[in-house]
Amino acid sequence: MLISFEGIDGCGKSTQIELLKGHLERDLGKRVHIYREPGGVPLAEELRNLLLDVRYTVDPISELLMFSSARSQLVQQQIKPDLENGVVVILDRYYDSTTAYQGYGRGVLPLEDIHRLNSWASHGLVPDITYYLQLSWEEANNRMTHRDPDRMERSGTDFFERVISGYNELAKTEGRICTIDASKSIDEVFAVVLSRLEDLK
Ligand code: Z5A
Repeated sequence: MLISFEGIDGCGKSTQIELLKGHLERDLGKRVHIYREPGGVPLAEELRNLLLDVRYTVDPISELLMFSSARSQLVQQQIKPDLENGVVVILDRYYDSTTAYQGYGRGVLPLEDIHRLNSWASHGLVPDITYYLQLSWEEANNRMTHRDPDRMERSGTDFFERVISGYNELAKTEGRICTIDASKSIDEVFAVVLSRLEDLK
C-alpha cells in the first residue's frame, strides 16, 4: 500500500505520519517505510540540499526538473522494491506537491505538462490514498516560527496562497485525496486519518 501526505509546510504531515506508522506496526503488524520528498535516497537527498539552499537562485523549470528527478530516483530505488516486498510506504509529499508548488505556485508550465511530467517521474505509481492536511497560510506560519526559512519557504505569502488554491483544486478532482481540517487537534486529525484508512479495507 502506498500512502501520501500533502499540505503546506507546518500543516502537521510529519506528526501524523509518525502516528500512522506506529499504529500500522504495533496494531496491525505491518512493515512500514517512511520517505520524505525530496529525499529518501542519497541522490535525492543531495538534490534536496541544493533545492532548499538559500544561496541559490533556481530557475523555475530547473526547480521543477530537480524535484522530479529526485522523485524518479526514489520511486525506482526504494518505493517500487518496497511495495513488491509487501512493505507499506508512507510518503511525506509526492507528486501533488509538484502540481501545487511548481504548477499553481510558480505557474511554471501549463498543468497538463506538469501532470505528464509527474506521471513520468513517478513511473506511473499512484497512491492508494492521499491525505491533504488543509490549513491556512497564517496558521501554518504560526507553527513554524522557530526556524530559519529555507529557499522554498522564502517564496512569499502570494505564492503560498496559490499553492493552497492548487491543493484545494486537486482535492476536488482527485478521488484518492482525503481532505482533513488540519486546524483541529493532533488527536482529532489522526482519528480522521484512521477512519479513512478503515474505508480502504
Ligand atoms: N516541494 C516542492 O516545491 N515541490 C515538490 O515536488 C516537493 C516539495 C516534493 C520540502 O519541505 C519543501 O519542498 C516544501 C515543499 C517543496 N517547501 N516549502 N515551502 P520540507 O520537507 O522541508 O518541509 P515540509 O514538508 O514543507 O514541512 P514540515 O516542516 O516537515 O512540516 P509538517 O511535517 O507538515 O508539520 P509537522 O512537523 O508535523 O508540524 C509542524 C509543527 O506543528 C510542530 O511543532 C508540530 O508539533 C505542530 N503541530 C502538528 N500538528 C498540529 C496540530 N494539529 N495542532 C497544533 N500543532 C500541530
